[in-house]
Amino acid sequence: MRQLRKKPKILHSPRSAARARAWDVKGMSDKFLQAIPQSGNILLTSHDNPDPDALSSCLALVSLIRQKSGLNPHIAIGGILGRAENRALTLELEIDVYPMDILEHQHWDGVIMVDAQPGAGNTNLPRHLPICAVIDHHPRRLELRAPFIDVRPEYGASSTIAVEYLMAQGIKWDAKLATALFYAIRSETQDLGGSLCEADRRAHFALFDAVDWDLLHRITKAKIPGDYFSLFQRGISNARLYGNALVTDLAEIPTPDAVAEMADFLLRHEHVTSTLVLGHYEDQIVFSLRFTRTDLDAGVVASSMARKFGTGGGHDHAAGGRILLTQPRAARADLIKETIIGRFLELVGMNEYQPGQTLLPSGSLTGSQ
Ligand SMILES: [Mn+2]
Repeated sequence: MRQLRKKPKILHSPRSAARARAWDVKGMSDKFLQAIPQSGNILLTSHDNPDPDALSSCLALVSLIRQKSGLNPHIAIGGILGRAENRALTLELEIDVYPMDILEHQHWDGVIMVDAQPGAGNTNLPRHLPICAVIDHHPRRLELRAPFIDVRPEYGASSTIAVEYLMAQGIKWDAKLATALFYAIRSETQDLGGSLCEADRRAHFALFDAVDWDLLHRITKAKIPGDYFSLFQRGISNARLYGNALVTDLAEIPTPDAVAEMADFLLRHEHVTSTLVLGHYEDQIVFSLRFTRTDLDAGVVASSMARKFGTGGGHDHAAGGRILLTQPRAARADLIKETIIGRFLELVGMNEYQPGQTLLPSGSLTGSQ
């Protein structure tokens, strides 16, 4: 049995205080349009390994800028598109997403960051980019500076802010854009059941009549590759239960967002209120946290877990982090992983724990029980 020295700190959610705030949507969207250069090359970008909220909010703002300013902005995002649903979304909507490294030597007159903030751990922006606007729903970073900032942490999705801008500026969405935004809000708020506010519900219903349901079905029920199932098998067979906390290590993963998908899936366990899923992607350890408990903020926990090694952060219910395994750290990857897991268990209150129970009875995966 391992005894941790310190008592776990209680990390309260910064959102626990009600923060109902009425936003002047028309005023904000006017200021946003004014903050964008009126000519030249405009780039929209988001966090690495984009999710539907990142992609759809970029897409909505492209449409807004095109129609209001006559410019034709590009979207460039780092990392890769992992989840089958996200690939289906970009293919079905024919979204041109450029990889960041191709565009970093291009001249940009204005860069808009959506669903992320410059300097956050889930981004890797070249330094010289001229950021003109930041639109996001993650907690505002203290050091955030930009000519235009619209950060609303109480919102469930950045796509909701984008929908409000479109409505305030009288821009009509077509079926594809409506479907993308609808899917983004649903997936980001766990079908309107996770963290969200009234604005998310309003945006969701504003889009409803324009949704292409066949298209939505093709995205949400996208075919998945065969190795996805072995990943699930590994996630389940490596899973350990520590009270209400569940931890699993996926080892090598084909795409970094595999940890998020597994963390979502395992959180469905009837006795589990927090999940931690780790994996190795190229030269990084990545991890994902999911909470149904509301007394702790997953973003704060993720950032404490990654301290000194890498970066972590996110929302109150969902967060993640990554640690670059540069030399000499690469040789200590297992030790670092163990430390991260130890910190997690301490922070979620498992300050004294057994090695952890397996999720499945031994032998059940081979049918030999
Ligand atoms: Mn988001």
